[in-house]
Amino acid sequence: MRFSRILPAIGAGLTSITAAGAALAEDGITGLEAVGKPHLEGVGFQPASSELARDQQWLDGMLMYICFGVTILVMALLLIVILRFNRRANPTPARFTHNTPLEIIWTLIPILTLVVLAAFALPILFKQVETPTADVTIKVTGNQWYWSYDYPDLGISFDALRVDGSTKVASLGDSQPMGTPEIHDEIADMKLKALGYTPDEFLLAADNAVVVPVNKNVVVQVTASDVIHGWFVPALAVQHSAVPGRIGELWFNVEKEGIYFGQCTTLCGKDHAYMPIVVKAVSQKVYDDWVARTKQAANGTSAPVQVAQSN
Ligand SMILES: [Cu+2]
Repeated sequence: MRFSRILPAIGAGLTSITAAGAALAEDGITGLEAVGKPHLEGVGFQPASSELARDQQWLDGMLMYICFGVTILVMALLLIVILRFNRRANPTPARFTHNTPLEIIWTLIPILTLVVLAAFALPILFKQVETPTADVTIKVTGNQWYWSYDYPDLGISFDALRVDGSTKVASLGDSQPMGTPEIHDEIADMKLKALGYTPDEFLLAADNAVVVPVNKNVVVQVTASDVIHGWFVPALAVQHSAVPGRIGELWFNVEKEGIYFGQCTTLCGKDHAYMPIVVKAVSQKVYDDWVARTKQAANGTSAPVQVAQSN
């Protein structure tokens, strides 16, 4: 799909601030810690930053103990059979075929295990799929290969594209050098920096972030315009397939201010790896400011950044 779109140039006030030399994200929100982010050689989950994420990570840990127990039990039984009932240790095998108490035990134990698992897993699953009343509603549309966001109640809508050397960054002006997409070079680093990201956030950073207030129920409706995509933010433990013609729903309530990165999780074509998701969780005041600013930025575009991109 060909995509070409010009967003309005950055506001005069913002320009004067950036001209003074400060690295300023286009949405004007800075100083946020990158909380939900993969780390080099990292193991395990990203920090759980919502109730759902904490529940899921706790469940995962609990299940690991049960898996460990089952594995040990099965290995021990196998070992006993191998050692005690091989041909040398047990030359004349018994000929019986049934043992009622044993059969009852090996039917009941797995059933009880499953009941215990369900007792813990189902409430967490239900909490996840029962959407609470929304404080903020956001519609996400997956496109080849970028995300579009709408805040239907606020009349805000914008696209979010990956940040690389080919990204137009309004605060860098029209004369900015243009690098090659997908290649991590100095031009890409310069543009990441201009948008408030670090070099290691290449391919995680998007030019526009989803801005949400902390401690509020955010309901996200997920759909797609062309092929199936997947909207996934690991630290918030939310993922939903974005299917053309259908609306999926997920919700989260971020507990900590910060930046949460995510990526498309359904193979959607050649640039599947290049459609990052950035959620910025901020205080209610910063959120209200952002909403006011973004509404003012005209044409319902978010960060008043200029984008000219063709794929
Ligand atoms: Cu995708």
